[in-house]
Amino acid sequence: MPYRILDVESVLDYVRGRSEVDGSLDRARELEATEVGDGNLNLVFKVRERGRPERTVLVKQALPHVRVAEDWKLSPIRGRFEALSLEAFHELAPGSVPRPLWYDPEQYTIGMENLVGYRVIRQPMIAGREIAGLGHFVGSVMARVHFGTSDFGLDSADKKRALAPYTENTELCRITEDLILTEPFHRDQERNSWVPEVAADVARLQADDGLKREVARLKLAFMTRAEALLHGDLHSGSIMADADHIRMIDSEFAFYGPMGFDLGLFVGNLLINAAAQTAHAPSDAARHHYRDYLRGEIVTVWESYAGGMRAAFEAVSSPSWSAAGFLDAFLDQVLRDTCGFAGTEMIRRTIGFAHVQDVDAIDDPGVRGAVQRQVLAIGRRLISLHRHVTCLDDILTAAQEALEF
Ligand code: SR1
Ligand code: MG
Repeated sequence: MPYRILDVESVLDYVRGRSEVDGSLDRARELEATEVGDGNLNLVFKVRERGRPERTVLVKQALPHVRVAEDWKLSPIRGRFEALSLEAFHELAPGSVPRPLWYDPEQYTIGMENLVGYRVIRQPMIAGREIAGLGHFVGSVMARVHFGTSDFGLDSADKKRALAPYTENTELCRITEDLILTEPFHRDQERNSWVPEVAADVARLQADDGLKREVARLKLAFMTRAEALLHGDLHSGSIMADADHIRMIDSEFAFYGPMGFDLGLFVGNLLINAAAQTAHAPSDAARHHYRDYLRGEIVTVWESYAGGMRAAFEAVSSPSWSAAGFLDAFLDQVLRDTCGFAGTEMIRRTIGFAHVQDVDAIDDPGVRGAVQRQVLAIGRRLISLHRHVTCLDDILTAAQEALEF
């Protein structure tokens, strides 16, 4: 059947035609659907049996354009990379993602488990809710996925074969290269936007040639260092949690790149949240408490990641990878990348395309401007520093210089 964009009616017939849903819901019963997509790219339908909301599946369809900008054309083939990476995460870190059910290359849909009772964590975190186990979850899952898809965990030929399909994810890689690693650092880019309160800071940032050189290094690393399968968009809008569990979602930006990119995006978003607590926390004590929590999660994500990599390396037999000091040096490189990419993410979410609610939802323009200036300052510092960090404390100290953190 030719590709057609689904809606809350047509998705019901579509699901009735998919045997993969058996076990999740009964296709013979009355079904209902809601569209719940709140990201920038895709349609997302929850389909359930009427009156039995726990009998449900989730259908995600890639559109031929950016969902939030219809004149920005984009091939729906990106659904394939999300489907492939969903399978990879499911296999390497079971329980870390919704259970995949199907990929349909004609309708560019992915069917998957609907995470009943889960919420995207960005809004709860803006409201100061602690997500128990967040740092450990992200660090340990990414260590498994990165190790298991890298030259450390795979035979040389298998790694090259595993990487090959993702080289086609060109459009979404270019979005990252443009939106995160180019446009915010240069003048006259039409997709950038900022409020007048930070105009002077932006002018200084975009005139900083040293900063631009560091960003160019990070961009080249992103484009050329195919170390492992990345989630590719690991911000707090790509993580869901219920009271007891956490899952990653939305890996359509998946491709092979530098491992520190995923950790950097995650850390950058926690630091944006920490800055925004100036506005959101109900009291000084609550703000201090939540920033302590965030700092702890940054420590834990790194410790869990490094610990996971070290544990996985115990099974490595290659004389190259088990050379004395090699893993330590490699993890140092991942930490440096984490620092640099965290900085670029902080800056792009403030003055590039696709801002975040943590900051944009601050009503008072004076407070919002002050928070944005802090985010920009930390971002610049992390980028400038990234090739020189030797331990996580270097990153935390840089953030602390701008925040009471
Ligand atoms: C046009 S896509 C804009 C942003 O949304 C996604 O979540 C990625 O972060 C991307 O950079
Ligand atoms: Mg997304």
